[in-house]
Amino acid sequence: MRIDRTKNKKLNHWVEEVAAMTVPDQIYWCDGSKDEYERMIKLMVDDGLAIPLNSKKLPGSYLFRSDPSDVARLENRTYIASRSKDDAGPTNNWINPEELKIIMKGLYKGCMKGRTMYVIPFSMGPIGSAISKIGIEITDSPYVVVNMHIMTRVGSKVLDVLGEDGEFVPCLHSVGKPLAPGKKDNGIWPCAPIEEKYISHFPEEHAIWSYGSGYGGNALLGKKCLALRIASVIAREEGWLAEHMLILGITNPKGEKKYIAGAFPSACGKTNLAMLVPTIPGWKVECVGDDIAWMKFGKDGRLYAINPEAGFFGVAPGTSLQSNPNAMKTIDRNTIYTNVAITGDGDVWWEGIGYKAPGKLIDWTGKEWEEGKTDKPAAHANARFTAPARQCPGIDPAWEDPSGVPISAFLFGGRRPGTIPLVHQSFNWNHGVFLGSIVGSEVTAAALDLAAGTVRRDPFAMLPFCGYHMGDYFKHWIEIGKKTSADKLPKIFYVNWFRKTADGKWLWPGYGENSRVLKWVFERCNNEGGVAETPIGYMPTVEAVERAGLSGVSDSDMKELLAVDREGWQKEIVLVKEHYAKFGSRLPRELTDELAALEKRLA
Ligand code: OXD
Ligand code: MN
Repeated sequence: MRIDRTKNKKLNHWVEEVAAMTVPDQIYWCDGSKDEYERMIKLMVDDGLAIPLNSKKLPGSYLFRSDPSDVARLENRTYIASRSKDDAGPTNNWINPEELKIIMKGLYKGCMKGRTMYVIPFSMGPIGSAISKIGIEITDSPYVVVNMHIMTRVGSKVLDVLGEDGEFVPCLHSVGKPLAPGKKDNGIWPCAPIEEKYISHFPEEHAIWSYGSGYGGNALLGKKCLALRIASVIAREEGWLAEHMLILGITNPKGEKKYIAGAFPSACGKTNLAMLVPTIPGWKVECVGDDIAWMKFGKDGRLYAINPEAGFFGVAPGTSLQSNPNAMKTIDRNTIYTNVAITGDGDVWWEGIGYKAPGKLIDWTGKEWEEGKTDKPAAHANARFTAPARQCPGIDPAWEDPSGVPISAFLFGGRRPGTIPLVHQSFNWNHGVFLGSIVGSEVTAAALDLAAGTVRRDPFAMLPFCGYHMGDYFKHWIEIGKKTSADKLPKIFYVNWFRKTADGKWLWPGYGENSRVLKWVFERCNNEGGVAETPIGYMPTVEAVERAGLSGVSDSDMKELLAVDREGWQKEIVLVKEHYAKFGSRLPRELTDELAALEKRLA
């Protein structure tokens, strides 16, 4: 098959090569148009894969139900296939790239028979921005096409920017389910058995091969695979940062605005924080992105961030008008729902939506479901919405600014019932890198293969997303701190909304009330705000966290939230030493120095 579709020879050649291997019935080049989106949706409605939702309540929205074996990112089927095992490091699965390619080529052989091969040119970040990157995803899944339309910028304009010899990240994807002649999916989510699923990254080639899963980050290859795993490799080569961070803009009552980026492990309320509605009067928070930040130094020596994505792929369960009103308003139209429950009148429902299930539902597996009649949830715990970012009522006016937004502060956080206080600030950059390196959280549903409830160390919230040795990644962060003067670097904070009392009650109300902590962070960026120097870092005095209008948090709760739990930290140090031991000689000296200094301060 000869492909002369673009001016880019490398792209034409790659498409030809993949078509010869996968043997699709036809090849279709995506143009990113609304018409194309609608045609794809119709195709899937006709094939029983997409269910149109109530057009009055949720105009332009559809429900998909995936296979029960294909409901989440699969960390144990995700590989970093660097040439040397050492370069992938102790936190990644590794296979020799040559061996992996032999296995995967065997699987790809003829895998698109009976299907259309879609070629999706997409830009991560505003098309043409100096921070953006181009990817081309080849997939046999129209579900992937429509999701990529929302999550990235797809279309012919991308090919114009690519030109004759522009660089792109090749992202190859197949659901791994060829169709016999004349057969269709007939409402059955196509995917391969678990042992045939591979989500593979070739860091030296900047290439991605995914096979067998049609779900989320395994299949929408712009997101975790390109924008984090491969981009983290490129960012290290080129001297910038590709991070698992939300970006928000916060404005004080005087109209002064700052941008904050924050890394939190999966299922710690990142989307809620990114779209927060402040409870303190006069303050405003606007959302630039809820999951990923790419940051480069501007001419003024500050770090500028873009959100490489164009949509939100958020977890539905737990999202309500109380927990995230902006998300609820974002997803009331033109939204793709996956694995939520559907009501009798074609509306969606999930656990934690804020009201009781209205009568009988059909659950995410397609079976009848009634409140109280079963222990099984109606929506899968990792059920998702895919919605355009521009629909968010709190979207920041600069969210698509090709130069990015200047970052004043980084937040790190996780779900930690004890030890870690509500907020503390690092003494300096390296101490902040130390804080990022020790992030940990209780795990929940986004990772299929881990028991819920255990705490896992998730440095910089990048454990499943760093495309190379985590010790080298820490070093990269240390090096970034040397590229500009200290006053231009973002200040670094560690927050913990998830403190509990000994009898298991929340100490802090969270959600919109987190604006009280953001206010202190904002003030610290101006070297203001009541502050105490403690062995673990700078902390607010009890009075420095605004509590006017906040009920249920007493002075003694506040003292507990802002205490330095010496015993807890001493235990933490033992655990951090175990965690650090994994990185061997690639752990930067600066971090062992920080650990030793902390130990000394706590003694
Ligand atoms: C996500 C994740 O889906 O971090 O964003 O798991
Ligand atoms: Mn994420």
